[in-house]
Amino acid sequence: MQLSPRHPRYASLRVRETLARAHESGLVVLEGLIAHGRGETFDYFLGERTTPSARKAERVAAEWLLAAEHPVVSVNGNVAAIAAGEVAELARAIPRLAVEVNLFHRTGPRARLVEAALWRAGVPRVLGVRPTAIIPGLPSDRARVDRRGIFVADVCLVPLEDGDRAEALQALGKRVISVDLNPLSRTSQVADVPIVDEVRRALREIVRAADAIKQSPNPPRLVPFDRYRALGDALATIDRELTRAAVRRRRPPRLRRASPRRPRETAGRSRRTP
Ligand code: PTJ
Repeated sequence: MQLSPRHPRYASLRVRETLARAHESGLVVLEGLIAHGRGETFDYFLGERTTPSARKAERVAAEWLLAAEHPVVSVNGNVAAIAAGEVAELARAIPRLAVEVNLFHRTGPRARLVEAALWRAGVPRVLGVRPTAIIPGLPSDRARVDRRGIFVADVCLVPLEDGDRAEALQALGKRVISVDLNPLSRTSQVADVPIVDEVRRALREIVRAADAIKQSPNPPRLVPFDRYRALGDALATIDRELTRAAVRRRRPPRLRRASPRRPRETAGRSRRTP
């Protein structure tokens, strides 16, 4: 399809096109397209921008990843399709970060497609293509991990994750940072640091924050984070955005003054357009 850069939704259409192509190649599953649609809806509700509260969570995420002994980012089909470049930048900014393929709908060829997308983007070492360990108590293929990556990680960054695995990781004593546009998803609800933001914006902001923290004289720490407040902020933003949109719609349209004014034929008729 030919997309015009002048289209008002050009950026969003390009991402959809990228995902559709990635689905054709086998990188993204059909369920990934559904997940993207859900994410887009929440992004609309959040105003399609990083909120101040999400930025705060992203700064804390940067600090946690820098402070961790074994930080890891988990990469699935959707993330590889739309944010491989951002993952590569993150691996540059967080020197100890392991990058691991982890798929809900796992097949060998899909794991290799994710690996290839990350290599192309500049990630030098990709774990998880041939899993070597199992996370106990998790029925899905997400349990299959790398002994050198998620298995030993102390801080896990899990964009577009499912709630079951976030909980299973926490049960092993790991700290979980999620990226999910839906503040009501189970993943957002259980994560230690729920980042309610679009994955590419979130990763870019974490990179910016990590670069700034590395310049500062204070060493990074596992600073406390109020996740309930972060989730409440996201819901309040959605509430505000929807209320504002509803008020805009209720306001009567501005009437252009016709000159000369003619007397109205029907007295008391509403000015509102049908
Ligand atoms: O590649 P696989 O096999 O590992 O499968 C990946 C998907 C995404 C299909 C799988 O993880 C899945 O089914 O995820 P869910 O349970 O649908 O959750 C995805 C969450 O990500 C939803 O809550 C969406 O709102 C959110 N989301 C979708 N796109 C984005 C997003 N959040 C941030 N940025 C996005 N671009």
